[in-house]
Amino acid sequence: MFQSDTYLCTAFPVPTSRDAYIVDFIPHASMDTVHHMLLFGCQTPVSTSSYCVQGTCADEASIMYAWARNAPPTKLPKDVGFKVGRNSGMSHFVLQIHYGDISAFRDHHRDCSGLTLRMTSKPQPFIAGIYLLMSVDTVILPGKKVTNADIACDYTSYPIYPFAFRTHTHHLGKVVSGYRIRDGKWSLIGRQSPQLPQAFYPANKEVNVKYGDTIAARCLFTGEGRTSKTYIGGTSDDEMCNFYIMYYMDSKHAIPYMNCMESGSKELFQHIPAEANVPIAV
Ligand code: IYT
Ligand code: CU
Ligand code: CU
Repeated sequence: MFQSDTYLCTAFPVPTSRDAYIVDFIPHASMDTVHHMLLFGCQTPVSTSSYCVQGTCADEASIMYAWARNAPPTKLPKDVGFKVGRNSGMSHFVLQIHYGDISAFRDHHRDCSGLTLRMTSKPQPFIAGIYLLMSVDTVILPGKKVTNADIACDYTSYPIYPFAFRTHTHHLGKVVSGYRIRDGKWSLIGRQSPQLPQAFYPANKEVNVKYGDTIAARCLFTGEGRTSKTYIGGTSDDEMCNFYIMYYMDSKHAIPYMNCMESGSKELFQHIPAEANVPIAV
């Protein structure tokens, strides 16, 4: 059938022409074969066939759900929904399933892994969204023990309330931490090892973000074990530094997707809490 480490994608249109809201995700994944599942929303899926070799979406994709083996699944808070549908710029879903070990398919049984979305047409008081911080220019020198990828942006919109976060790097990432900076004070939104299952974990609920704050993240990498420079890129020999914040926002002025790709200044990151430099053992 197919090989280990196979990524399969299914694209499907949002099944209504009106606005709709996803209020719950119900994962179905066979524990012995599925390594992770990601749900994206976008306007233009790359293909409607099953392989993801050319990627998921042709336009800007937004991650809406992540399931990872051995991690508890994320729940949306009450009165919070992801807005989808023709007007929302999100007319399609793409589900990516990573099958890690396909030896369980030796008996040729069919796999029914997937995701059930509970949707409603009733407008929700709060809209869920994703704020993605990503590094675009990090270079990790071979053998160098510590390289930091620092990202920071000023926040100039309506208040967001983070409730979950997800980290993503490839093999060299040790810890990824995300913060709100207000009046010079750093408050942790979330901190996790990217070597643990890359699901959405609960965020520090006390930390909201409003106009005038700064949002910042640091990925701690090591170049140990490498014999050449490592750059940001798509293969598993490349690296990535991502901190995703899942938030809700008052529906009156909701923005469902924001990102930050600016590298943070040395002066600003002088004051990052020490925990951001402490690897998480796995
Ligand atoms: C270069 C990089 O860091 N890529 C990340 C972040 C990313 C996610 C999305 C970039 C774009 C997106 O549309 I959604 I442009 C990246 O590819 N991360 C992977 C995913 O493919 C989602 C990850 O697992 O976080
Ligand atoms: Cu996986
Ligand atoms: Cu990646």
